[in-house]
Amino acid sequence: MTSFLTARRLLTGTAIAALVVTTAACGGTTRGEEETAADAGAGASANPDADIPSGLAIAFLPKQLNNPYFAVADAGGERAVQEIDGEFSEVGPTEASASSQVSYINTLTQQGADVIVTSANDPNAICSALDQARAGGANVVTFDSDTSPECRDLFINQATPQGIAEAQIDLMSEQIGGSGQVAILSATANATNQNAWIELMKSYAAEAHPGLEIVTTVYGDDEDEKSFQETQGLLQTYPDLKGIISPTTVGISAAARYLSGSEYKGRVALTGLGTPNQMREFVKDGTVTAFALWNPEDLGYLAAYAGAALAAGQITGAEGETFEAGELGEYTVGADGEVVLGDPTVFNADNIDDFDF
Ligand code: RAM
Repeated sequence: MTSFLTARRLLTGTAIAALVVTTAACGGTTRGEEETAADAGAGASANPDADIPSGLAIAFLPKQLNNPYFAVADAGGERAVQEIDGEFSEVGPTEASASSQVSYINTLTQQGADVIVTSANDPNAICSALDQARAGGANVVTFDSDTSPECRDLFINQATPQGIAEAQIDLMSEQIGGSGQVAILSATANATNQNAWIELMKSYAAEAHPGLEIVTTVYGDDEDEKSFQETQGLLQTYPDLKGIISPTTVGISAAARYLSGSEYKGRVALTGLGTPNQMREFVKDGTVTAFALWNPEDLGYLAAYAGAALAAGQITGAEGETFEAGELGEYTVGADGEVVLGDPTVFNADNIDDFDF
């Protein structure tokens, strides 16, 4: 297994596809020439006792590189890859646009990556590139933001989307006394994760906090400056706005910076998903009362172990399979190839200094 993986890394994309077909044929398959490694994996059975081979090439491809959230998540991945004696790499675009990840996936395919761990900017834009990667033998794990499920082997979800949505709406409702106009400042318009949370936030608000009126959603594209300007625009357009929910670490920190230097500080509430290190000063200066997030380091760490378990054949991505994720312990694959990290944490003035990420 290890030598096959090592050899594959030296081959070009075309040669990889040929080798995969040949290898599958040697294994006695009777399926046609169209078969890919991903197809082969789909019917394979898991061997939970298989060893993780050393030297696995595990590449992290975040939504974008210059985002502190992904710096922390990918560092968690790197730590896990070191623990299993693999080869870690991190590549990615500086802009979180729909197809900006495609060329990086193609390069990883040509290099013969064993595992690609990615957070998708769009549910479909990278699917054909990922199909080719899987045909070349790579295992594909999405984390943080999923593709359509058929484009990957596993999705490592940070928490249940319902839990993430409810936490943000409950926080906002509490901060504005249960009623008033609220706007959403999101990341990119196609982001799978933000869009899922926004839908659930709207339905949960209507059901559990009917006094909370969600007036609009704007997109800062996970760019600091654009998010800052969108915040300013919201406050001009909606003079009665009582709060902003930003379910993105880039958006919430830019919005906090705007509010803290404006007349709206302490008058317009802000919550959402942020990293404690980016939000600390705004909690201390009274701009923000409370916000939420999971531990991105753990998310990256878990995603790397999941990829290694797939590459080793410990799991195939089928519901009910279990694998060990180092110090995080055992995880179970759920429906649609999803693994959930855990519950989000709420940060406020009382606990924010206990966290450093
Ligand atoms: C941003 C990204 C990421 C999201 C976090 C909360 O960093 O949009 O996908 O999970 O915010």
